[in-house]
Amino acid sequence: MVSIQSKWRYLFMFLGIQLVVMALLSREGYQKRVSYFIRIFRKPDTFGLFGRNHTTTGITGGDVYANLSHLSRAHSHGDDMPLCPKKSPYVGGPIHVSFPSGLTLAEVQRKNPLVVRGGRYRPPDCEARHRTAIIIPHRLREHHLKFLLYYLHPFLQRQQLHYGIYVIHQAGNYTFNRAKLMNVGFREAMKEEEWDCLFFHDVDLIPEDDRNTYICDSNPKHAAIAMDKFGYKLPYKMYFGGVSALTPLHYLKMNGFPNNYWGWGGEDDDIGVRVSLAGMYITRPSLKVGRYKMIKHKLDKGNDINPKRFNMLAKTRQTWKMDGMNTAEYETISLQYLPLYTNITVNIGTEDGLHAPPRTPPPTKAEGKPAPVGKFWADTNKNISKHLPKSQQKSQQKSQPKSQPNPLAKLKEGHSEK
Ligand code: UD2
Ligand code: MN
Repeated sequence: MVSIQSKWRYLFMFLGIQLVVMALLSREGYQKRVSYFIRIFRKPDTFGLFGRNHTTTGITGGDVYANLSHLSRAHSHGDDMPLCPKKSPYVGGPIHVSFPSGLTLAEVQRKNPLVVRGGRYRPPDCEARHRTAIIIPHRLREHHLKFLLYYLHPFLQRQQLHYGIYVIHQAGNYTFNRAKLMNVGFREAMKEEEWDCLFFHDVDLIPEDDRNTYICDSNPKHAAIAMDKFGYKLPYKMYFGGVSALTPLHYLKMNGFPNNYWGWGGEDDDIGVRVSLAGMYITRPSLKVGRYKMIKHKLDKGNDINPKRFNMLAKTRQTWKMDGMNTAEYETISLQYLPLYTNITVNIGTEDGLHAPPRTPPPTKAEGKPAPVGKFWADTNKNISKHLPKSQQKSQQKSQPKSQPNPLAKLKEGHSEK
């Protein structure tokens, strides 16, 4: 028989253990607690194709590298390769995202053996259906870039894309200009390959679901619809910040992005307005799929809030055709094909222009003339023109009146120069 004393001892022990367990679980938050209990009663093999065995804010997420290793054993490119399937067999849904300390670029490289110089990749076992360039505006965020590369490379490989990653690095200490860097990225990327979609991507946003396909829609796509920083909801209807995707023609139709938003804020809304001014609309993935985690950070030095942003935004309707891709002036300082990405360091100047006011007498009329827009476009055009419908490709040969405000007209001028 158990004595009354030992009964009490067992009861206290039981209550004590319960208290400890409850204290531990409450630290993880309610949703995690629920999924913790669900997992206890689930068999391990019910976590899906990729061994999804982590949780992020209540959603079970898998290892972004799971099941990719056998790709390295696949036979290499040949002429007889089949087209990749419409739906990639590697896509599995939620991805677990965390930021472990001690991650190095060497480790990211080791985990991505099929990524080649400049951060390019093509599926080894099939011909990709889509060619996507990722454009990342950057200055002094190497720590974030490392995590983005760690997640983005396998994420894009899961989707069987032919892709390339471009980091556009603003040189110098002058105020940061995110949108102008995107214009640089567009032009430089299109010079190199015939990309059919460009993803404009903040360095600190990590996608949390591989069903968020990095391909373009028939209209400009806002991919970062649900971010942890906004409680996984869209903050407002016209929001276009974080990650967006445009085809070269979408980009040209809206004259690219503005060049004159220096500092934090406003440029994303300007871009959103341009979409509708150019007669297009914003598409989005579902809230379930377009999920992102933002690496926490403070406002950077050299990226103070732009006090002029609201005044500028009020004038987008008047300015969008005069300021954008057709007027983006910059100097490329270096172009490096690094193992995991292409790094392009650029001087994008200051609010006063690309060069400081000359100390010597001003140049003569002929010297001071800006480069003709046609010349500016010429090297980019060979890849963009292929995207135009056949009828327009032909009409590119014909000369266009100089006053034509449509950005496609600039394209045509450039082409006719060659
Ligand atoms: C929001 C938007 C962002 C942009 C910005 C306003 C989100 C998730 N993103 O970002 O798309 O509209 O507001 O300008 O809501 N960067 C550097 N170095 C710097 C400063 C900025 O690399 O010194 C780059 C980097 O890619 C960064 C991006 O610019 O992710 C946006 O800047 P942010 O992260 O400081 O601004 P944030 O998070 O408020
Ligand atoms: Mn950010």
